[in-house]
Amino acid sequence: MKILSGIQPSGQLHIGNYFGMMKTMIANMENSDLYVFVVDLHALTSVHDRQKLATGTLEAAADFLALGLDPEKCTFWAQSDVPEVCELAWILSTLTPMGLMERCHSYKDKVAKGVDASHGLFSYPVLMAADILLYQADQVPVGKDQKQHLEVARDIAQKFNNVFGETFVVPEPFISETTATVPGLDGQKMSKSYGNTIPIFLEGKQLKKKVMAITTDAIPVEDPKDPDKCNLYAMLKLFATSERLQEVRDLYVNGGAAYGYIKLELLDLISDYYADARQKKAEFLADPEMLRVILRKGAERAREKAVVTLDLVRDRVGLKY
Ligand code: AQP
Repeated sequence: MKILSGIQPSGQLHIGNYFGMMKTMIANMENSDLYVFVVDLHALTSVHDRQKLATGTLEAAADFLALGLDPEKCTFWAQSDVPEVCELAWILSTLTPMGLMERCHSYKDKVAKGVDASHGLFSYPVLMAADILLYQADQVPVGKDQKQHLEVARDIAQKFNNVFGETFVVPEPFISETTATVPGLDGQKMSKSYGNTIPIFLEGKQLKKKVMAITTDAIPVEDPKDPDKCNLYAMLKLFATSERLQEVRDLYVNGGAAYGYIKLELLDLISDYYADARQKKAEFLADPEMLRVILRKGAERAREKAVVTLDLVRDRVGLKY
């Protein structure tokens, strides 16, 4: 099975990105034909700082590799190194109904949160469809926030196949039920553009500051509380053992759950969980040239597939004369 997913280098990658997508992708390395890429063209919709985007791309690559992605066991590249995707995005955009795009809530949410309303941000789902269809992916692991964009990709693939004949694999989303939406510090979806994240590789005082800033209610320690309405508990669920979770759950339900104490426990768990990866990330970042070589080699492999699909598409639509 061909499994594909990408991540934006639009800021420090966070535990929502990790549990929503990166962890699943890394786990798929041994048993699938895996495609992983850093979607720098998408990040341009929110990052207009040359240095920040370039550094962010190398950092995102280092993050993935440090967390266990092996570039020999998958195709791993930076989106912009395969320019064929832009041509496909244009072709797809010519048969994407405006109504389909206007229904996308991610665009509206981002604009409401202060991201500039650009044409690129609006047409983001078409470029994402091109990313997926160019490689004929069967399955796309994503967080719940990307579910609608996956539906757009499926609609576009089906429409193209109907109009021009069977061309694209219609991709299926894969959304892990337990980690579909990791909450941020404020309880909304954790998101780089909302400023409510816990970056994966934060440590020491900076990590402590973030964890202590997780919002909780004002119910006194001794009173019963609902763990399923508490974003601190939702985060603890990602890191604690099932035995410990049951103990904490009992404290919530029966009274005795002290948020300050639970936050310190979560702090230690996060710090330990990523300790090895943190060390590895520092090693990767110390050698940016090696990261560039890994991404370029991956792009060569990705491009071999991309040109085959694009050639077929050009033929189907009549761009081969
Ligand atoms: N809070 C989340 N819970 C579960 N999954 C999440 N993902 C993102 N946030 C959560 C998943 O991570 C993958 C990569 O996301 P992305 O960076 O490419 O884009 P995004 O979904 O828009 O993530 P952000 O942090 O919200 O980035 P910005 O703010 O720059 O747009 C995706 O599969 C996503 O579902």
